[in-house]
Amino acid sequence: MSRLVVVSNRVGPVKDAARAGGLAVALVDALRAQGGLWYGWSGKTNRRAADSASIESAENLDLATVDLTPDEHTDYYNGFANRCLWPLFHYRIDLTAFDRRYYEGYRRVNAKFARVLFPLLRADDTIWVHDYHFLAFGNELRHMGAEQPIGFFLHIPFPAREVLATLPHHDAMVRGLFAYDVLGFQTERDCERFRDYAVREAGGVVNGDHVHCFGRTVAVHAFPIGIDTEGFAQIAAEDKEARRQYEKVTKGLAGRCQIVGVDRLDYTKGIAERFQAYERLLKEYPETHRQVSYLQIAATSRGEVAEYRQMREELDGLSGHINGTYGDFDWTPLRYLNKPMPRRALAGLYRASKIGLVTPLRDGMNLVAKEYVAAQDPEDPGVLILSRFAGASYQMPEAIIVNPYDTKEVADALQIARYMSLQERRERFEALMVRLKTEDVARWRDDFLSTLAAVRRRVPAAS
Ligand code: ADQ
Repeated sequence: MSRLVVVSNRVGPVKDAARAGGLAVALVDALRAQGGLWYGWSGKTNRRAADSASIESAENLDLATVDLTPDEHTDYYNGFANRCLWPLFHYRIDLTAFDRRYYEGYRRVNAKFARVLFPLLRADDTIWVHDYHFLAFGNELRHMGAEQPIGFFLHIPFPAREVLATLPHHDAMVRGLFAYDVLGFQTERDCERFRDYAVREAGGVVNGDHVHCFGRTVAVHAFPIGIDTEGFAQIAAEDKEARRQYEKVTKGLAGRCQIVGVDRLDYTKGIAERFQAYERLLKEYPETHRQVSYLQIAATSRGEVAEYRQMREELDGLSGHINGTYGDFDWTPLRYLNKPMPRRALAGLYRASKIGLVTPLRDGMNLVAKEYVAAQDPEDPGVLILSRFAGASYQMPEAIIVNPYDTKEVADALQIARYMSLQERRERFEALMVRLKTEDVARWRDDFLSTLAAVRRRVPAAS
């Protein structure tokens, strides 16, 4: 069996993979089974960051990491990845920084990552590259002469052709993607958008699962990412920490219906619109007063980026306004916490919440939606309200599907969820769980790797 090399922005955790969640566990399992190398950024910046990797070994698995200089970090990571590709691929052209310096930094750092990895590669390796930080990486490796099978998985949405075309270097970027052998997207819609770009913007030809363009051929597939459904359900039902959290929350609620939102603090997650929808619920349905309690947990991320600081101020203002207007001495309608929560406690919190409110404006998949359902008590499950713009909505039609921009629709969905009968909640839960169990994270990994294993051929580098 060939060695697996995983390339992602951050590597690990390996020892504590379970604490980080299903994706880390799935990757560590595959890396261990095949004897693997996990390669990426160390998370450190260093003025004298050299073109070399630090390598650590642990049980049949090597971790190789590279430091970035402060300029590389500014242009590649904060700049092109997080201030350009992230907003643009989530349809936020208004927040996209079209700065050519960032693009050049991105190309340079992708080339540096490739240069450092290349001498560590073995002829029979299989390489699996993850996400928007490394769109140009495969092509850089090919330029160096890498002939191994290289697959790429995009965790975020692939945007519509006309949105992508606003990027000054969109053609070079897409051309670079054709250096990969397999391109994996979260949903069939993402594949359609990729094919549409290739055909209409670049004169490509689609032949079944393959797209021919720029003199190369790439296999394009949807691999919807899942969670460790059985494992998470078991934690929610049996783990001590999860039980403790469940009991603490249930006691505090004193019979109120808890609505829960759990997100990374990011403008794509639609938290401001969700707060507005909740305010609309309180305004239009006064009988909800003292009967509902909304807990929003939003762990701070990318704090150095200005757009994230502004969003934080907006959410602080909105939550203060809602509590100031509707709260009372004995009732806080909205509790808004900016902190991460350990996974086991999170499982208990989901189970104690009668409604899971997951309303991103745009999301590649959204694993919170899946975790919320997996954590429910099968005898008395809660109801998931899910944005139609999350990739997860295609696999989870039994959720209440909403348009997150339509605050009235979301407020009404909250009322529908509050009054849904036990029988209907069970039917929806059971249908959701059947799919979550079959389409779990192990299946996602195995499908991707078997597709890549089937496409063993060399692709010449783009110029
Ligand atoms: P994210 O944008 O990070 O991921 P998501 O899929 O929701 O979004 O995953 C977040 C993970 O972090 C979940 O496992 C969740 O439990 C955890 N998390 C979020 N907030 C937390 C908090 N406050 N405390 C503790 N844990 C928290 C990107 C893409 C998604 C895609 C995933 C996986 O943007 O669309 O689903 O990758 O491919």
